Amino acid sequence: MNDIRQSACPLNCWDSCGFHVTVENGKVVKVDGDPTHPITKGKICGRGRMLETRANSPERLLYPLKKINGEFKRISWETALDEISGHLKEIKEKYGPLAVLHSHDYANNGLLKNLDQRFFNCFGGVTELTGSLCWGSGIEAQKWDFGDAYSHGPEDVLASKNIVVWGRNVARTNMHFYQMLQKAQKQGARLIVIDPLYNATAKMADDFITVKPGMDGLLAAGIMKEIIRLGLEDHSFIDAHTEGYEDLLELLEGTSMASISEMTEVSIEEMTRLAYVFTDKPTSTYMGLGMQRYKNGGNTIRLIDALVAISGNVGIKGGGANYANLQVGQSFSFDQIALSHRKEQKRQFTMMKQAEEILSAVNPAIHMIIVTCGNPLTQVPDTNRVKEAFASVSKLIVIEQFMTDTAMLADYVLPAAASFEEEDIYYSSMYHHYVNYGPKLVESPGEAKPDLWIWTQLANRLGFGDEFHFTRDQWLTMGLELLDSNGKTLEALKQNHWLELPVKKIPWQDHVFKTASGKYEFTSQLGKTKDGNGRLKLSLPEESKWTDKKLAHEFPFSLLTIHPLRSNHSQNYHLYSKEPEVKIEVAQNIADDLRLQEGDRARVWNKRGEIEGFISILKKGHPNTINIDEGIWSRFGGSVNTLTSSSESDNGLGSTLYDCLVNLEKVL
Ligand SMILES: Nc1nc2c(c(=O)[nH]1)N[C@H]1C(S)=C(S)[C@@H](COP(=O)(O)OP(=O)(O)OC[C@H]3O[C@@H](n4cnc5c(=O)[nH]c(N)nc54)[C@H](O)[C@@H]3O)O[C@H]1N2
Ligand SMILES: Nc1nc2c(c(=O)[nH]1)N[C@H]1C(S)=C(S)[C@@H](COP(=O)(O)OP(=O)(O)OC[C@H]3O[C@@H](n4cnc5c(=O)[nH]c(N)nc54)[C@H](O)[C@@H]3O)O[C@H]1N2
Ligand code: SF4
Ligand SMILES: [Mo]
Repeated sequence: MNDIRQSACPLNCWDSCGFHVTVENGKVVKVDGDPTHPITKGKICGRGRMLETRANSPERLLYPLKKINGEFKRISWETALDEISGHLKEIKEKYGPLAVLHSHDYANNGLLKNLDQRFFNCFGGVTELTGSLCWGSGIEAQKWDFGDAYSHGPEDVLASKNIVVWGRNVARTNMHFYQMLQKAQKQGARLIVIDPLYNATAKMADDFITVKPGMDGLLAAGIMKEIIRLGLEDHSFIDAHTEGYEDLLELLEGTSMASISEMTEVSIEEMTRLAYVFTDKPTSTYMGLGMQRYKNGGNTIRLIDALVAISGNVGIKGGGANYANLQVGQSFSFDQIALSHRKEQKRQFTMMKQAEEILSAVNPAIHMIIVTCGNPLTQVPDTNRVKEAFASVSKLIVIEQFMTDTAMLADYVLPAAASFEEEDIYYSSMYHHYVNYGPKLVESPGEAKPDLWIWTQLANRLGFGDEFHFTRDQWLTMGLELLDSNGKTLEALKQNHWLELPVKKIPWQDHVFKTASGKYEFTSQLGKTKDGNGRLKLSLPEESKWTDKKLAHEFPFSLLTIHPLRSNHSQNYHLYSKEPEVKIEVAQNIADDLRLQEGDRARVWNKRGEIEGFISILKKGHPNTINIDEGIWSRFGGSVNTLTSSSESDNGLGSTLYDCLVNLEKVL
């Protein structure tokens, strides 16, 4: 029988789409968009459609596996759970709970995926990861400036006169915002794109500004200098609602337009043009995550925030420094789920430096790693070091749907349920403010089990099973407790399949900020407690000719490793009908200088590692820039992260994945 059911996309993505899923004879046969969803309106991307291929793939992991003499052997769940809980007990007794590391990312946006934290907290508190490879620098930056990271509601962009898309690959990563941009443009808004790559969003822009990677903070400073020179700053906002403006002025006075232009590789005329764009209000700014994956990532976002502030675009309809929308996540009751007070001990490694930290940890050393919802061997920077670290522990447990690079290294692999095989609710704190309901539609193949089942079984064996004896309804109700008072109940969500969360659609409209002063802080009091003075800085990437001449001489090209079109990170490469290859996209000047042709084979390397692939030429890519899409598995020639650096960004919470110099040569 053919049955079309409403559901939702679980992937870590801006859009958090509503789905129509066709189920036939107990199998998912098609994934489509739910036309009733208020934001995603029946349109979904290829990654969403491919969830059907993922669910039904013959490569799915079906049984618990244990590595014996270098080979995986099938074992029963009973044995796997008894042995793993036995190891957990023994390690805790001998070395304490911190000898276990929980390595994870956010592959699945389900609320109940956070129950892993409950498990580890009840266990006594393991070594946890903090910071984020994804958006960490920018989130922290906006906390310093505004007190939190909030975006305008999706419809608000239609009120903008000008829209600046700054380092966000909208056409590829955020398709429903792309449609909003098209609509806004049709209504007369001007679209400006600032990016080192001439991407599909740049193609539709009225104005495209190409910038040297990592130099956006300086570019924002140049635009601010021009605004001030022209006397276009918004004094009514600055005087009444901000702190530290004098410090900003002093910073800007300390540098010249000529040097900003030289370093950003953006002309002064373009900066003047942008000064008029920002002050021709309302102008909205939509920042992406690419440009904060640099050493100076926090300051970059802070300088762009400052530009939005001095031009009077904060808290107004059609304006905003839109980056992420933490209001969405803040609608749920995480602590009810995570029970963080149950932690007896605490130790944190940053996500970026997890490999180094594993290798150097003492008192206690790391003896076991449990990996969930992540694929660190391809996604965490400095793959060679990650491999060394993950191979160094005596027990590596990976809970996975597929035999990824990380799973290959494991001592135990536990097969996880995939989308549509368990009930959950899905949301994303990146773009819109709707939460979606996803019922269980089909059974898992083989013996694959939901993560929650695995935590419950392990908890039973470790003596805190009582903390896991709840039904899905009870868990979800717990997570929705905060919303309940607003009439946003689980029943309503189940019935309607999506619910609007009670967020402010024009954040900061009341000009009451969540900072210590209650004002917008150019000089941040929170920042002061962390870096000593909390001031804005004109800082630079770690790997550039301005910071390390010798390194830049040896490795003259900037390597970006942006998100792939058809895969969410590493999730789909093995499912393509044509075997994927590493594509090295090079700016035209590199192709000219090295006499490269489309399809040539080349090698890209730096001191951390190397990778080979075929050349594709970016006619309008910023000079000396290379891109290799992230996520590709080692069996197809990856990972690009063999080249990237595990440095942390300036505020300590973000990655520097795109702050990466390389060299390239043709391979004959
Ligand atoms: N198709 C697809 N969509 C996805 C994902 C995916 O894997 N595939 N992943 C999802 C996730 S987890 C995330 S975090 C988001 C990310 O969404 P985005 O932020 O849109 O994507 P990124 O690939 O990180 O890079 C965005 C853009 O930053 C630009 N960029 C890089 N360096 C600089 C710089 O120095 N300055 C400027 N101005 N621009 C720069 C790149 O050229 C690129 O156009 O996408 C989500 N959507
Ligand atoms: N070079 C480079 N590296 C990057 C980035 C970049 O732009 N460039 N982007 C960074 C960003 S923004 C992000 S968000 C990270 C993403 O990093 P990851 O989240 O580690 O990347 P994914 O490839 O999505 O891997 C997730 C794994 O989780 C598994 N999985 C999916 N659902 C479930 C589930 O329900 N349970 C369990 N147990 N497992 C599940 C999938 O099969 C997959 O193998 O990568 C970062 N790494
Ligand atoms: S990956 Fe993103 S755009 Fe694609 S279906 Fe899922 S939520 Fe929608
Ligand atoms: Mo991400």
